[in-house]
Amino acid sequence: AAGGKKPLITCNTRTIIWGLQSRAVQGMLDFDYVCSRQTPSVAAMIYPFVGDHKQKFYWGHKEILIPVYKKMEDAMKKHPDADNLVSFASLRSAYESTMEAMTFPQIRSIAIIAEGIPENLTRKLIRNAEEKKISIIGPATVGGIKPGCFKIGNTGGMLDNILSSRLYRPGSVAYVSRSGGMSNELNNIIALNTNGVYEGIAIGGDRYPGTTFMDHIQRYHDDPDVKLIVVLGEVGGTEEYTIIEAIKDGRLTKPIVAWCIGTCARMFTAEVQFGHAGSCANAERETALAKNQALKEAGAHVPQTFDELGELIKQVYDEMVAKGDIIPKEEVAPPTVPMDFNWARELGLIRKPASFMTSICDERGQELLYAGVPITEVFKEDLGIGGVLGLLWFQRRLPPYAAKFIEMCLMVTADHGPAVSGSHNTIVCARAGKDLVSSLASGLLTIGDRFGGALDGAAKMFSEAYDSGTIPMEFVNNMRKQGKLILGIGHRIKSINNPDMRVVILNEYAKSNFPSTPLLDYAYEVEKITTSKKPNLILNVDGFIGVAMVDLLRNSDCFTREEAQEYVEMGALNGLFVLGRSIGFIGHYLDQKRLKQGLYRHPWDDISYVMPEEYGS
Ligand code: Q5B
Repeated sequence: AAGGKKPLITCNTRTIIWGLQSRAVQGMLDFDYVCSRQTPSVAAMIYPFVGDHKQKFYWGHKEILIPVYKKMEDAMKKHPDADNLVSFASLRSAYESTMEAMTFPQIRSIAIIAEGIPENLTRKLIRNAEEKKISIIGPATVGGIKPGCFKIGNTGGMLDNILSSRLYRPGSVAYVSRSGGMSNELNNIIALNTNGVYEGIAIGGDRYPGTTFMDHIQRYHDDPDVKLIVVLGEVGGTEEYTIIEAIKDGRLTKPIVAWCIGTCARMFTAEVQFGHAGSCANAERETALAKNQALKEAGAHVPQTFDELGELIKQVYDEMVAKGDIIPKEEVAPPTVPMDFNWARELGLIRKPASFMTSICDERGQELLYAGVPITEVFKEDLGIGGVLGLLWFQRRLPPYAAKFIEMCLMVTADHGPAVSGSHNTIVCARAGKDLVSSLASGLLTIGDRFGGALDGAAKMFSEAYDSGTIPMEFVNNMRKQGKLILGIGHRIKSINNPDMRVVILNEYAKSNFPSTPLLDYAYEVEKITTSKKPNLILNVDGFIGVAMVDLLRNSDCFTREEAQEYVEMGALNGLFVLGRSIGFIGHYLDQKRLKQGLYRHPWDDISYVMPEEYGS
């Protein structure tokens, strides 16, 4: 296995990635770039859950596209130069997808990252791989790395780690370990104490690894560029004894520094299952202590403790340099890979003015926040629609009476029949076959000074008059002199004799719950004057809500006077009608669809056709 004596991975190895692992792929491409590879090591990706498409990645400063295929067959056919597969398939799909990959003769090696594949399936995979002379790295591994050439998936960590461990160019030390995490530790130890890593493979922590320690050590032994071999074994299994035998019978002659982790197991009274599935000693010879002792007796360099591993590697390496067995090469600086923007920001290296600002809602954390209040609290405290509106529109918790008043406004404005401008538009639009959003928007677009959008205007007019000490009669006269309609006054069908119960309900509530209602009282004085002229010139629903909301904003102790004014200037109050009436417009849209109403055409007899005189008959 392990590709026989041929190198498992080379500087020309191209891979196909199973799974949409964009971060891992970008990491591999950054590694390629820093190694000065001419072609990206990732040829394609396979993802059976979406159709064929391309994904964008960085190649140094440039952007490149990597194809993603739905079918493995297509990926293999289009990329015959890819001889490796890195499988990020889950433990459920890894078996099938690996079996499928092994049907393609171009594949020579497969890295399986998934943990937890059932052992019987792993054994079938291994048997199949052996028959087809395919090397499997894993399962349950981060993979491996060949500095200057190729890195499997996330091996070696992020770019700063690759650079600090000088993995962008080969050294003379090759290692094999079980653990992916510990292989990163080895990258660091070897970089600190020698001229660096030549190749490193983590065979994975399962009881049945696809390739064994010895498979890789044999390759390293056969490769003249590998001068020193490091083995990081662990408690459990008997893998290390094959190395011991090979040292003893002279098959392995290169210096080997070895350590088996898990020596602390002796401190426990019973056998301990460590993190990996295979890391449990079932017999005395499977303990880390016994293996370390046997390795030492066979002639491997074995430190006293793991802490001394680096020193021992350095000692052996220095001796080899002194003897001329290793000739360190001059260091050449790697090309600079631009740092990923998000990573640079996470490290606090850069700052950028945001294009967007928001102060009402934050969805980034574990829990959605409305103006800083977690959504669970919104429900725990039963804040209701009024409370949520208070948070999202006014950035604060409103007192319960205010939240209730807002909810009442939404309820009374929810609809006023099919005849009003907005509903009419919604209905005509729905009957023209348009969708919900278009029909709703069509209705909403009618809201303005005349229909449903007089709340802020009324709030402004009445409060300016009141604040300037203008008496109601003077206010009405001034408006008439200026030829202006008083916003919030007048209704097409409601009048002093046919009162608008919506206004009556809201007024009763405001009078009994608001701290004070000076502007409302003023508006009713104005109404007395206008209705004395014409009975329909009542304080209408827009006017009432506009004026009452000013009283609420000004007297609830929740807003400063300036804030209260600002919300009126911004047009916040019209929002109440817009929001409330959206309920009704949606209702009308659904109603028309339900009633299967056809295209509306206005009857001719309801249109007065008045042509310009010179064209008349
Ligand atoms: N006059 C609402 O007009 C209406 C006067 C006025 C002084 C006034 C009109 C108006 C201001 C805007 C306003 C919101 C167009 C209304 C709403 C939601 C709704 C709708 C629904 C729903 C009604 C007759 C005489 C004239 C006018 C004088 C009229 N309004 N004087 N200030 N505000 N109001 N909009 O009945 O001497 O004869 O020439 O624009 O607040 O939209 O249900 O329908 O829930 O859907 O057609 O409730 O008042 O009266 O225009 O024929 O005028 O009254 O100057 O005097 P009308 P007009 P003169 S609530």
